[in-house]
Amino acid sequence: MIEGTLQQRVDELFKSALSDTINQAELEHFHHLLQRCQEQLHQPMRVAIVGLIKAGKSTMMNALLGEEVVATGNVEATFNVNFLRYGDRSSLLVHFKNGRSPEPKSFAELAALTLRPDSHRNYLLSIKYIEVIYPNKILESFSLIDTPGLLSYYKDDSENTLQFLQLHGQELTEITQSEAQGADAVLYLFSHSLATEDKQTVEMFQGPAVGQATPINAIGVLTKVDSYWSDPNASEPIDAGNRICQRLSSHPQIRNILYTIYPTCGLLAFGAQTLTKDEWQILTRLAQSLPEERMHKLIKDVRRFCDREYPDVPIPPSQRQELFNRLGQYGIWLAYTLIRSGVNNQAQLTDELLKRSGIPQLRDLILSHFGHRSYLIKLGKVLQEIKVASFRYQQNLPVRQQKIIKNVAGLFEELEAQEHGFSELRVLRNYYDKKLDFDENEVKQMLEVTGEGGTSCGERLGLGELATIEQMLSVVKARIHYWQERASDYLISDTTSTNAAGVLTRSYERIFYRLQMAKQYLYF
Ligand SMILES: Nc1nc2c(ncn2[C@@H]2O[C@H](COP(=O)(O)OP(=O)(O)OP(=O)(O)O)[C@@H](O)[C@H]2O)c(=O)[nH]1
Ligand SMILES: [Mg+2]
Repeated sequence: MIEGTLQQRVDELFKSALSDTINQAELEHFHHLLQRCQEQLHQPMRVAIVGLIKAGKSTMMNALLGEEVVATGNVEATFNVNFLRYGDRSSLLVHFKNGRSPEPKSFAELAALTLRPDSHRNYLLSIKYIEVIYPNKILESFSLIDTPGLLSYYKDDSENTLQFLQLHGQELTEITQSEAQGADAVLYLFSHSLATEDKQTVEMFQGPAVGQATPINAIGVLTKVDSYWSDPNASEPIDAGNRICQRLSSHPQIRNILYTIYPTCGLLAFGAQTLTKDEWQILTRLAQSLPEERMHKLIKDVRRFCDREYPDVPIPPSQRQELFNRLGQYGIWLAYTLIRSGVNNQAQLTDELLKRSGIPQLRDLILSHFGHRSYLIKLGKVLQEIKVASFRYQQNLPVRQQKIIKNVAGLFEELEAQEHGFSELRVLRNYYDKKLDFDENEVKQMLEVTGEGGTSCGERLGLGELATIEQMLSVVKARIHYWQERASDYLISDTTSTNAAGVLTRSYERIFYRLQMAKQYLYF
């Protein structure tokens, strides 16, 4: 495996760098940094969820996990960074800003530590981040970081919240920015009402908040798309969301920093996955007792649906209000129509609602775009960190130690220059910057061979995992031939595209070499 051999080379490099820097007081910090970097490479990728206050970040986090782990709210805001990582048993570890040793807490205390009550504010302010260890399958693939909202004032903010933001908003924004920069990949969440001008959203993406986002490591997520629903005859809200996303993606300022923008209904996905039996029964009773026209009239007006008693509606207002909080207007309407059109059990309803929320597609996108390249993305981040640190630590050191750091940094730089995966990432970057003149089929092959659909030879060739060696050899030979010609197409194509074609030829040659080795191993 390409990744496997790269990992082995990287591990070897760390081993020698760590032994060169061990037991030397002057190099202690650099040694620890190397240790931390090496550990990081063996951890799942860290994906941060970032966005303005109340963009729906915590709800999205729970929707991705399929259960309620972090607290959400209309008034209270996420106060501290929550770093969720996989563990067999749920627990918390509170990390402090002043270097005080981390404090274990029970999982039940998370909400109190996350939200923004007045009572223990000083304690909350002393927290750097909360490590949440939790047994959820998705955390085996990547760790998720829920961040406080970037500074903005929300129309429903209480006086208390506004005061808080004046005092601490800037600090929270800075924490979130540094968290986004520390993560391997970032989801940028934002909402955009149908009345919002695109210009406003585009401007938001120009601020320092987006830091070092590139289409390789950042995806935009349009949230609360269910709020576009109004009329049963209009198109599905996710289609309206898609149109907005496409429009926004066509702005060069956005194209340069985000891989894509994806529409989602986080609340609906979360509600669907955590639907209770009581809620299923309430929805069924509504579907059985109210004709469509009546139900639509009722749900169209939130106050009417949540507050008033009606003789023909068998569910009391308090329960309707709770249902509204859990699924939103569109979610309730969708569940109602699904049940009326034949969905007759709770599991099926969950499935159907989830499908229309955009969340399973977002999960897949995260896995294919970030997941299959996760080692390379993490390595890129780590190499950058080592480069910056080696420059900083070299200052004011005796010549001998300076030399050791220079030597270690040099070896890591050499690795970066030689590693073919980084050349592939540069090709992708050029593609996202619209610098390549590849046609549709060439783009498809480029995405495949660089690992968008998986990193096995078959997947890189677009043949899936089950292809035989002979099938793969035949395809790879044709591809090498094609891309070699493409790389020497100087008359028609520009240098960036021909160079990219050269990199892709090399990608196919490497697959060819691996297949030859596999064949020899099988037959001799
Ligand atoms: N209609 C609708 N409401 C949503 C959706 N996602 C979140 N909300 C609501 O928006 C409010 C804020 O949601 P949170 O998930 O707490 O937002 P957040 O970005 O984490 O907020 P902060 O941590 O305060 O910055 C809550 O009342 C949610 O119920 C959605 O997809 N649709
Ligand atoms: Mg939050």
